[in-house]
Amino acid sequence: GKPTLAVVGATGAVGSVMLGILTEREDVWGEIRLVASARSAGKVLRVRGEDVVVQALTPEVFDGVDVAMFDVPDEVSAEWAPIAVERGAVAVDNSGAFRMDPDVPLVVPEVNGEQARNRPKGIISNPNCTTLTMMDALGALHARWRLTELVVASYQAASGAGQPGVDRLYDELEVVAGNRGLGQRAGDVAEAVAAKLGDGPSPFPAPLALNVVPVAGSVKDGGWTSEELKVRNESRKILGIPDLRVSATCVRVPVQTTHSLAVHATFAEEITVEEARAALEAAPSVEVLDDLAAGVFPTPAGTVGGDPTVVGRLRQALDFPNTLDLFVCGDNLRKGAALNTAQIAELLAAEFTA
Ligand code: 11C
Repeated sequence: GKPTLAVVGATGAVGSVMLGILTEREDVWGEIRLVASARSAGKVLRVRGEDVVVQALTPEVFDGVDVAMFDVPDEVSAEWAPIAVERGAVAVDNSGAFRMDPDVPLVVPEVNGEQARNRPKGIISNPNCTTLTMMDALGALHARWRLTELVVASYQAASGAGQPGVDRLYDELEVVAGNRGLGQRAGDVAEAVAAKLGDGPSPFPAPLALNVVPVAGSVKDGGWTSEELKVRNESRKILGIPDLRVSATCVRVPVQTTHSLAVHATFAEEITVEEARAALEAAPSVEVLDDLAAGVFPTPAGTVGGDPTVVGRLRQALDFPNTLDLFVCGDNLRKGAALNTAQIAELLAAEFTA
């Protein structure tokens, strides 16, 4: 029969998108079990056109499950993915808990899908959404021109911080909406936001409305953030280039969903815009929107809700040989999270039914 799937974290921002993706894609699953914290147990969610009651996260919930997807915080995955494996499931984890574990493959199906078969711990990791946004495109270019250096600036959406991030962005936008005097004096947006929203916790370390925030993730050694280090470490692992030179600056912008990246990529071989465009157009999950004279370029608002990574602004770097500059947009909840996890799970489903 068809394999049984468990979706852990079904009620979160990524989980909700996952239910839509499972409904849209070819149905390879038998039972789909929805799992969340005890607080959300008993809720009814729709998937594949049916109502499904959410079950509480317990060891027993994994009995009979073939594939368990986890869209939960690192510490929840760290504890529960191994429990799912003990109960007989393969875990596909979208947290950061196992990504850099040498015994856990970090998989983007279009780039290194074959690595999903080698999973000594029974766990496969899904990359961070910021890294994932550019992996399809860079994988296609690396295959032909051999990537040697990557310099990236990100423009990350509020939903990267989950539903609390989205709620906070809209709460702040309500505060600033209609107040055209704001944004002309240092600190005035922060004051207006604090006056209306109080000192309530924000997932962002500065106001996001009318602003950009050059800090995403947590603070790490040397002034780097967790997001910037993930871009470096995960890109190296996925592309299989352990000595890839990477430098990233990760920035939060007032966008609901879809991360964007300005990418400065250097290759071992000479690369031209025309050849790069052809390679990107041939890549299965990349869409090229690149006709500047005609006003055609990717934006997050024009990308959100779709499956492909959208690439444009292709330029030969004027002062850097073998270097291409490009702009990439990808839905951080779809390819950046739920879609890639669903694709990995489908590779497993194909194994089980083979
Ligand atoms: C963000 N990329 O935009 C993060 C969210 O390692 O899976 C995902 C964090 C992760 O805030």
